Amino acid sequence: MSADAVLLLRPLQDNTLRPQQLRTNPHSMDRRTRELANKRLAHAFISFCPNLKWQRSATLVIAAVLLQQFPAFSSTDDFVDTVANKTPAPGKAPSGMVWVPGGEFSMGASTNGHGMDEMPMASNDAGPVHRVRVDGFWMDATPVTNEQFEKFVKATSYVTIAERTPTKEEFPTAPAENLVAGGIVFAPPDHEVPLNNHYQWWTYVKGANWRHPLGPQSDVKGKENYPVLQIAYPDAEAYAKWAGKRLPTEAEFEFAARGGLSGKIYVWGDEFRPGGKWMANTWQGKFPVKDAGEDGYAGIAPVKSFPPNGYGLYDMAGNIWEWCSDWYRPDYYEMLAEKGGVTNNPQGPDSPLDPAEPNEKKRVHRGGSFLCNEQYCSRYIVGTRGKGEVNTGTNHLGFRCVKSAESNQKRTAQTD
Ligand SMILES: [Ca+2]
Ligand SMILES: [Cu+2]
Repeated sequence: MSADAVLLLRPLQDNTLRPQQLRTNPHSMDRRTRELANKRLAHAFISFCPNLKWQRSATLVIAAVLLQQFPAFSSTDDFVDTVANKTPAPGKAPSGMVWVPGGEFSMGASTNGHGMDEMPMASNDAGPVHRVRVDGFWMDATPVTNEQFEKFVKATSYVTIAERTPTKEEFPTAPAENLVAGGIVFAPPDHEVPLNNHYQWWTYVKGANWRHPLGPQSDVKGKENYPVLQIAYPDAEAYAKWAGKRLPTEAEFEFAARGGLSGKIYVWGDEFRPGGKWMANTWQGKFPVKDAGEDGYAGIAPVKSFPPNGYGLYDMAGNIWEWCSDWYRPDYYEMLAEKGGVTNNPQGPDSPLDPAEPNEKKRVHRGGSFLCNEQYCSRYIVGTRGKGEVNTGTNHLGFRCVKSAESNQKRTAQTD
């Protein structure tokens, strides 16, 4: 069966960036250095202009030109401090969950994907940075593991989307022989390929599902504490409902991921490897050919393999992408920013729209995966976004749950 033909079955995940957003050597100039350089440039222009009537307008014109040439210039002050709620956790933490206090924070990534931007290769949909308030909530300390998911399946006999045979109604244009149950699997080419076509390293594999994340030859024996994979959105929702929980909103995920910090590049700070330490499971080596595993893991890692963030949450960046409950629209942050002020507990847009694939219903993914790397997609950067068609699972996509506190639910109802 050709990869092209089976791909008619379920659309690919779109955890990839447009080729025009690719940058080589994105960290050639350290962020702070660049900020300083840009500020100095601005001051130089202002002091260079003699004290004449046209000074102000000339400066504005020059600034506008600068903004076009050097977008970083515009994004240095987007982030305002996080103001976390002071109220303590409402009682004892449910098993495996930690308290995320909620509060007000600056959400998104200050980047626009062109030239000398602050966060190279972050996608354009993550701006503008805007102010959001979320109520406190409980969050699973780790992604849902194979062991946890198995308990759910045993208790409910739930059959995941990847295990169900796709129907002619769902995929009217697919040849009948292609209507086989399966999932999308990362299948690296054995040679270097241009990074402009993700079909070169993703393939639809018959029989791939959560018990066999890479296909029938693979299994999860001995991998009880690995994140469950090949999970479609309805699967994640069904698990959450069974567990008496729900999926996080995108705002909750980002607030939690920032761990109390404000406007940092990564969930742990501004340095990718503080003191040489690996902080997340990402990709090293030539993408997509060879995962060098310098961080200790070629491929997926067990949960809790890397340090937790400030709230005690593991894997909030790297390892696997995680489902959020928001519909995906690239312009949602613009819509919120235009309204102005602080958005309370945003739930995402009313309907999905990905202009690149307008017929697909996509929800937000967050966190980035073990495949993320600075050559192609550095979306372990906190504030950046992913997206995926709701019925599509892959071997780098899972989820975790959250739970509202009773008192918080009441408070939400009272706010505007
Ligand atoms: Ca790795
Ligand atoms: Cu990525």
